[in-house]
Amino acid sequence: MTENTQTTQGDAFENLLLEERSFPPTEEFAAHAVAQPSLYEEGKAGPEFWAAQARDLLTWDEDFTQALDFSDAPFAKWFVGGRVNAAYNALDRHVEAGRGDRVAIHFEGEPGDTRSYTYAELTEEVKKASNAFLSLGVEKGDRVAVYLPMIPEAVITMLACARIGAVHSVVFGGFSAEALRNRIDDAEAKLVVTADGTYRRGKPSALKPAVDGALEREGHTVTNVVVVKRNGEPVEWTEGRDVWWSDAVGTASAEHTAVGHDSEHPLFILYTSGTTGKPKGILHTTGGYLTQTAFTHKNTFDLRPESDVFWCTADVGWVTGHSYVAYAPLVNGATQLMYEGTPDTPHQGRWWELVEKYKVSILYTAPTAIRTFMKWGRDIPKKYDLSSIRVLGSVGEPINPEAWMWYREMIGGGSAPIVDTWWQTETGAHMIAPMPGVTHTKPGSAQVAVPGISVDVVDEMGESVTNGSGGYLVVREPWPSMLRGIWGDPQRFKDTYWSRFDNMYFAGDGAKRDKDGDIWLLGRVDDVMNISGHRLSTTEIESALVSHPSVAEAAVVGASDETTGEAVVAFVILRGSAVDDDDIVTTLRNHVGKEIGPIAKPRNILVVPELPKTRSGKIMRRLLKDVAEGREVGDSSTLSDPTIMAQIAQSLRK
Ligand code: 6R9
Repeated sequence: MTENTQTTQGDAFENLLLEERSFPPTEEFAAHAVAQPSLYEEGKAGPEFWAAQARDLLTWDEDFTQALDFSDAPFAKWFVGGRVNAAYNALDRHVEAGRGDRVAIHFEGEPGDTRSYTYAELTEEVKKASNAFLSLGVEKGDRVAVYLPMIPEAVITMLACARIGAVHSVVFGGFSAEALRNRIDDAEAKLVVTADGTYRRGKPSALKPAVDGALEREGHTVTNVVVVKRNGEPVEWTEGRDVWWSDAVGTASAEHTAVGHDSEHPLFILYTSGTTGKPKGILHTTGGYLTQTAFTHKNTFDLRPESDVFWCTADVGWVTGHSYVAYAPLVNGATQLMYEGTPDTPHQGRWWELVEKYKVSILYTAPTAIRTFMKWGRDIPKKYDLSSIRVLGSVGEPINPEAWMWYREMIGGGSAPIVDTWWQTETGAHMIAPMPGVTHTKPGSAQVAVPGISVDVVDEMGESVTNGSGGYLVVREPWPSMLRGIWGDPQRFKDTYWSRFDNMYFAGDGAKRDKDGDIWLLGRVDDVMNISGHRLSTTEIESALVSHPSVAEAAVVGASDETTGEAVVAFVILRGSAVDDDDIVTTLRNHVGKEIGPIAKPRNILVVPELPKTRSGKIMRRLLKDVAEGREVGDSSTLSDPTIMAQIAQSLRK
């Protein structure tokens, strides 16, 4: 970044930060907060701070002798010599401590069927699943592919693997047979756990055929497929290979004693849908991962396990569903809600009905969901009693100030603190997040590093930027829940994350520090545009567009332009009441001009019915860029709805 572009990015950033609102914690919240300001000071001790947290939050079978060994950097070992069992920490120890009757999981299926598991019951199920997997020949270190919907068996399977030291590789249920096969092959999985299907928008939706398809071609490593009966639809059956869950797990013994595994024993592999090429199998291990997920779950969400009902809406197929559904809430002994279906089935108030019914007190979701609810209108959440909510979380992408305010007003009763949590599959747990009761929250900013974590914003040369400037987000010191590598590809691990800057982890995100030193995420660095030598963030312009009353959602891309290098092209979804005509385009261009400056006015604003999103809800700007540059649209196979690009093309022809 040259000095010149750095300054212009600074200007653009300041414009985004015309956002001056800041919300101090209420006195009452601060007086009773779980997280104390002193944690920031204590966190400066680095590995020693984490060692204290590891001993406080987990029960170790054998204490560790060294907090961190980074002698083989960038490969880290945390809590060296310690032995710990993840499932014991998530389950048995709560039962032993007399908390066996506390509900661990309230499950609500899409059709409205419900099941609740107490800690004692969940422990028993996991012990049975452990015995079942062992009797199918799964041994410590073997990989198990998990291809399940959002049902309790997904969590039971993950914990059973962890208990016996098998390494789970959860593949999101929306991935194709081919994607599943690639992941099975890469990890050389021995067992697959799946279901006949699930329910989606009120209809049964099949899963087992994708597993059959994945295993059709010879040459794989899978010996058995365990099948949960969920929707009762007919399935094809391969004798000798396929086993019903009810036969394997239902009949297994409920006696199983967990033993501690090495702190660095692999816990799971999770593939990230990389922007190019083969997906990366991100590897996480046991002791460090559990420590940081439990620590952040407790302090970022102000968790009170005895009274809170925690609801993380992420699917277990993504890292958020690993860290903040399967592991941390259970390690912390919390009660959580798990919901199988979509937010609009059978009606658009389903989530709020669930919050009211289960008295959810901590809700953790993604900006894309919040913007969808904004589009559906205020009248829907208003119909429900959401007074149980006391903390709101956001994850997955930058949250526009408009969406942040809506979330706080409409869902948080105008007072619940919002914690915007920045982290990645690779980081395993929150890295940047405010602590409720401590941090003054700002709409749109993830703000400050978690205690004990040293994130920084650096320039092209790896030097820390000053307040008010932007650059690249990095992590300067190893952290407990960091990825330990890419499965089977140590070189790619070094190249992807550790080669851009010396001795720093490069996250791939652009970020900026405001005048107070708070961090604002600006999207992936490949989403930062360069317009006439001015650096502009896609996020910034999207926020400006969404702040206009006619706009429900917006996605911005930089399209190559002869004169300006790149030009801003915006795709917008209008709110129901807005009229799609030439005036609206002029109005919105002027609005952006007013919000950010003439430089940011989109060259084109295209009104579209939908935006292309991945199954995890991230907008696929790459495809929009193809449209904006008049190219044939590239591979859209990872879209949640593959017909969207055709719908967009259709609407642009009108
Ligand atoms: C947890 C998760 C990681 C990427 C990350 C960044 C974006 C996540 C964010 C955020 C701004 C936040 N991201 N949280 N951007 N503010 N609070 O989403 O993991 O699927 O691996 O995605 O998501 O760009 O680099 P993952």
